[in-house]
Amino acid sequence: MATITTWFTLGLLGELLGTAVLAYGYTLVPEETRKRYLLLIAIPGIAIVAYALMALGFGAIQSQGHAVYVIRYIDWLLTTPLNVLFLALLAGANRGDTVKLVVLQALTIVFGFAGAITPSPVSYALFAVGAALFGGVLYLLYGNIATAAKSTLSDIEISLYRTLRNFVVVLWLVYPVVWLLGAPGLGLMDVETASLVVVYLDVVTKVGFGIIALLAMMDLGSVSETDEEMTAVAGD
Ligand code: RET
Repeated sequence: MATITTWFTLGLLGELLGTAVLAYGYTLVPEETRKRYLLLIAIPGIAIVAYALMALGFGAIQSQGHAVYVIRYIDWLLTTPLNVLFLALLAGANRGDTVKLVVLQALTIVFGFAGAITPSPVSYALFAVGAALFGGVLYLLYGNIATAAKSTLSDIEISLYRTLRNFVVVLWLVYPVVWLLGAPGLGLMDVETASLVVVYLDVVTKVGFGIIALLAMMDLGSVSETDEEMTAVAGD
């Protein structure tokens, strides 16, 4: 029978494969975007470590009568701020909004973890604070940061920003739902089912985000090369 260890092992394989593909992609993106591109490799790269540890049986604590995967929250604490940082850098957002975005996202995870290890009803209050902070992340991604994207980027880049942002919003909203339905909340979903859903989402959100960005950045590279060639021809 498939156990939680099976899901963690599948997660590990997904993150390994994704990281390998994204690492190869480093050679395909324009040189001036490579530094930023490293974030996209680090995101599933960190998850490799997290999943390897979880598949080996580390990182779970018993709290309030259920298992809490501490390593999973550490993974999210490190990687989700990197995801939003990538969006802010892509948008050319100012430093103040970028810092706000990253800090709000990190605090969302901290409060979700605090809620998972606290008895109800305080757990729900902590969850609510986490959800409100995440509301702040969404507010910035649709507000100031989207405005920055519109004022600094080309049409193709704006559409990449929008695609990645919508991808994040739609998929990430499933996490608080799993928290609420799972053991820390209402207990309607057992720990194994919740793990399966989270492993699947973790791979799709981390690797999918990277691949969407990689493909768009490759396109941008070839567009600017064509531009340069055209300028060169025009200059002849
Ligand atoms: C918690 C509970 C508190 C309220 C909210 C949450 C949101 C978590 C999110 C997690 C995203 C994780 C990703 C992992 C990729 O591997 C902490 C569950 C809003 C958005 C993208």
